[in-house]
Amino acid sequence: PTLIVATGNPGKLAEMQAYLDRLDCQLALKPPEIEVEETGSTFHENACLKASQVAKALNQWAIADDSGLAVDALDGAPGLYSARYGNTDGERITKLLQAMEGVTQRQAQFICVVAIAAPDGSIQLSSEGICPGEITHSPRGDHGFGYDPIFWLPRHKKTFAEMTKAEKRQVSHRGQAFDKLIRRWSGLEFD
Ligand code: ITT
Repeated sequence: PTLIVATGNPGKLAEMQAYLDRLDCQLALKPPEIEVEETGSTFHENACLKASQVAKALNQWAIADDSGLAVDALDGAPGLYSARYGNTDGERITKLLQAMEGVTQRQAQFICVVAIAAPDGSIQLSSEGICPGEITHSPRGDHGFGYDPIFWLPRHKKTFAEMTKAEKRQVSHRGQAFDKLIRRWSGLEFD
């Protein structure tokens, strides 16, 4: 069986492919011309929208991830709008650090919801992962993508961007969501 990995974000795609590599199925990429408008009002709704629409368009199984960074002092922003907060990772980071200038309360959390849809678009499985941390005062490290250089894990004394892929997988929102999903996957009819 083939599973379409429904994302247009290369950083996310690399993590998704690594996390799915032990599944007994072939992974394929979403063609870039299939674009899904994220009109949902929750991570769960958007993950389901993306998985469902891509699955239906290609008549194949599809998996999608909707994720974001919610900052306490900003009432949960950028949250659902994390991708739309800027045009590049650099812009997003600069804007968030500016919004946090002079703010001492720097708690935040990364959230990820992953959903799998059958070829008819029906959602078969979904799961969520949450990773608490803090926003740094300046970027550190050059691994990963997105907001990784400014997301600090106090217990590890590192940002996500200073972690290896394996370390990030162990603690991250996406690692947790995918681990849960794959554990539940075994009971699923898939052909
Ligand atoms: P797709 O919808 O095509 O998958 P996207 O980038 O638009 O790609 P989202 O709508 O889920 O995906 O937006 C999530 C944004 O949150 C993403 O663009 C990053 O900026 C940020 N993000 C999510 N997970 C992250 C992670 O592990 N590390 C750093 N930033 C992350």
